[in-house]
Amino acid sequence: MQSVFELALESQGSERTAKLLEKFASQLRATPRPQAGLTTPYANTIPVEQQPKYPGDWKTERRIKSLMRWNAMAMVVKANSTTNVGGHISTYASAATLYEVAFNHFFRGATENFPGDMIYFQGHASPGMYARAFLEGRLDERHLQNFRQELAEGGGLSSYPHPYLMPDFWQFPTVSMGLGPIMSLYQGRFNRYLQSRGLTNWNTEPKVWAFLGDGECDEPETLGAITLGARENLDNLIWVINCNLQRLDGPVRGNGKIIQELEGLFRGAGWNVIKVIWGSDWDDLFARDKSGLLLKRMEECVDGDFQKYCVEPGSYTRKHFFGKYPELLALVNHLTDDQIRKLLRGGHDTKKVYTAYKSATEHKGQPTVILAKTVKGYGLGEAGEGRNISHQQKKMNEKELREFRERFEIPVNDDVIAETPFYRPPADSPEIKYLLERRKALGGFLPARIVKDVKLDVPKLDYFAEFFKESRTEISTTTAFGNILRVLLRHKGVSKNLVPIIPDEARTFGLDVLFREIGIYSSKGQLYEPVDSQTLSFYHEAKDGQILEEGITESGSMASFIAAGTSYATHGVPMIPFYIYYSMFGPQRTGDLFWLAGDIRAKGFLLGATAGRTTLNGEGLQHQDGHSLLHASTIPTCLPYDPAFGFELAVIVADGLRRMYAEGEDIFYYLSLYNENYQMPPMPPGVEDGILKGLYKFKSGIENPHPASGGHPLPSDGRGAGGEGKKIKAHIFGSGTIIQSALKAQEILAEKYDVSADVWSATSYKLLRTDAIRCQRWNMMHPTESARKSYVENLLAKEQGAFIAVSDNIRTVSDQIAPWVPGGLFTLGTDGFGRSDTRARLRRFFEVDAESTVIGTLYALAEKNLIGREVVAQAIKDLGVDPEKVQPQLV
Ligand SMILES: Cc1ncc(C[n+]2csc(CCOP(=O)(O)OP(=O)(O)O)c2C)c(N)n1
Ligand SMILES: [Mg+2]
Repeated sequence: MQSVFELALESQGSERTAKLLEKFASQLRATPRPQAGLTTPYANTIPVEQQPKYPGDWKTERRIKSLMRWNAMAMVVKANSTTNVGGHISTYASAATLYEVAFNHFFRGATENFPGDMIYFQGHASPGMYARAFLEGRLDERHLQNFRQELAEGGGLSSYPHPYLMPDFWQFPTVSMGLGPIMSLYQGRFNRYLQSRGLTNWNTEPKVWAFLGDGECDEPETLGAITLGARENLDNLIWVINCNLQRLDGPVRGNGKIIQELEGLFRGAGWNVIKVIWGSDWDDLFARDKSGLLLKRMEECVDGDFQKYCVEPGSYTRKHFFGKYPELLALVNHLTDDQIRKLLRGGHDTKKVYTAYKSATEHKGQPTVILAKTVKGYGLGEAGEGRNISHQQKKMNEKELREFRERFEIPVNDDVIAETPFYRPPADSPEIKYLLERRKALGGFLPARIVKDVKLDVPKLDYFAEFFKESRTEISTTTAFGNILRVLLRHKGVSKNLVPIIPDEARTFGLDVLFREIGIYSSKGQLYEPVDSQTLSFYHEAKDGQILEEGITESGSMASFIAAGTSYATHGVPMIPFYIYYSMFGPQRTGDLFWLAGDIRAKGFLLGATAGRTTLNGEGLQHQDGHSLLHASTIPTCLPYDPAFGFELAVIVADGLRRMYAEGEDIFYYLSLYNENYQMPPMPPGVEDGILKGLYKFKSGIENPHPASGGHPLPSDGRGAGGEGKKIKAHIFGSGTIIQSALKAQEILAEKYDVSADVWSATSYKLLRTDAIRCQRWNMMHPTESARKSYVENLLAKEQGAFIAVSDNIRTVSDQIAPWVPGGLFTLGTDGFGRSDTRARLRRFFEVDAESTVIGTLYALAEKNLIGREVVAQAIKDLGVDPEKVQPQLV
């Protein structure tokens, strides 16, 4: 009997039927009913009739792939037979075809006018990439032998893609799952941005490929930003999701179908979805199944069933899968159980994968996701194919090794097989010749990180001279930064390389004036007249806009920061990202991306604005940040600074530009910016070095203006440096806005307590500490040589009295240098959760206001017996501080 569709087609023709269907669809959409899915049948998206001829010599490719499989497996098994360093076999085993088809036919290496396709390799598949590089002759046996043993003699291979550790090889770190996907999205968009701004000279656009796991799709970073791809028409982006239906512990969706779930999501987000579910062996079965029962049966099964079919013998699948319907049993009558067991999944079928890739690379207007169904641990047999333990499989016994060898025809003899020797055919073998010829035709080896030596003509320090003068009005360091940025935008050497990145906070930071000045990048330009077009800082979008206004996504903004900050390597075009955001939503929110920025050798400036637990008044517990500097301090390549004044900012930015973009250092900067206005003082002479190193004396102690009214009782035993005629000395280290508490305390201390306190600006405790540790370690290793002294030790060596630190951060930030401060460091800080209130009340609450700083200083002096304790008690009274007040930090 003919279906309604067939009847319509016959009587109306295809065009009218299509129109009719559209009409039905829109009527259906308007009818209240349960949500219909966005999925298509559980079958290959591209029908067999549209499959192109395979251009390669697939037999040779299969041989090559088998060698990769063997060597990748051998690398992990070998490493674990001698050491317990871990490694993964089954991820690559399931993805080998997905990679090999791309390596032989799609991935293009860098050439003169082409930066190379940008490929995010799935982290756990790294043994496969090493195995390929071994066959290509880029790595030797020693490297493979030392997989995961980087500290072994002669070096080794890093566990996963880490550009920090293998800077000539890996481009993109991917192993913290979810980060590869989101970075690839923003990389695709950043490539368009560079092109739009006329900063590329490629003759053809690079593709960005991301390979990811189906389990990885549960990470919010993986799927959370996919609409960007469709919105920006990123047809330069291809994701390949290896749907082996398993993650580490077990099935990804045992009771459902991960492929269908993902298809719905991606289609809903506007992506082109290509499903590669079944291999060529099934084509004949589908062609002969006129009843549609085969598809129906597939749709009935859940992923847990499919997993079971690949661990059980063919007889099981015959009985439980095909056996449900007599018609299906008949359909596979001609197949042996073994043939049924070997019916390939699409992701293991070279031709199906090629078909999908070709279609994806040619697709216009949308990004493509390929959902490729595979078997986890494919080829490992009982050792781990499709098992729940597959992911952790690292060892294989001799029997399993022999089976593997036989299955993939590896020429390794019985007498050595237990040692899992690596195998590379001779250079003139057909396999090696083919492999090299293919890579040559495609532009060279991959992965490869090639850094061209491109330096920028960065502004010298005197370019920033205007910031070394006193400010005309009271301004915040955030405003000072905005001014520095605008001055930089006028500098010929760097202006076009600047990339301001903002997650919807430009107005908060007073940077909205940049909208008009340099425009917000939009691939579509501006299709509407902005409501504020009459104003000075109207919302100006443009195709060549310079600002990346990301909207409310700190992860996306970090991904942009990373794409821009690595442009010197990926594009040979150094770009200077200035990512400014709400400090609290920086490393705390997206810390893993900050860490990754170090690994990937990103450069640029991160600006944690509205910083400070008490400076950001009103906002309360979730907004007031007093610990980002500590987070930032944990990243080895990050230089965290907590500047107090505009001139400090200018000195740091100027030096950062020099170090990163003229000297080529792979570092990045983290600067706290505050929103409290005060007069920016002129730069004292000769402080540049101290600013950069982390500490300098900003204002020497004030002499008591009224000597007669000063004075205080000395400790009863008369010890201490505060003898007659001598001033009591103290040193207050202040950072950021809270240096104002130190400066005010300095006055009170001189006026009321006869203490001459020097105020120092502590711009970076981390850098002071790193330097001190470096010296200390050297001394430990060279105990008989004359000891080295750190910067902070030298700086403070001759200073007398007590040392106090006060900042808008938790005490641990300043405590970092305590061991190297003569006589120790007493710290005040903002430990505890924030509160909504005024600055004054918050500072009293957290004990970082001027009065608390005075008390802290007197207490530190009393602890050293430089003054009597009753002076402190009196000050507490005089200054109106309640000694029984609540302590902010309770646990
Ligand atoms: C953020 C993060 N969480 C957890 C892990 C640990 N981990 C590594 S691989 C893996 C399972 C991966 O499953 P899937 O994404 O499906 O990849 P497959 O190996 O199956 O291809 C897990 C949990 C990680 N690397 N990163
Ligand atoms: Mg998986």
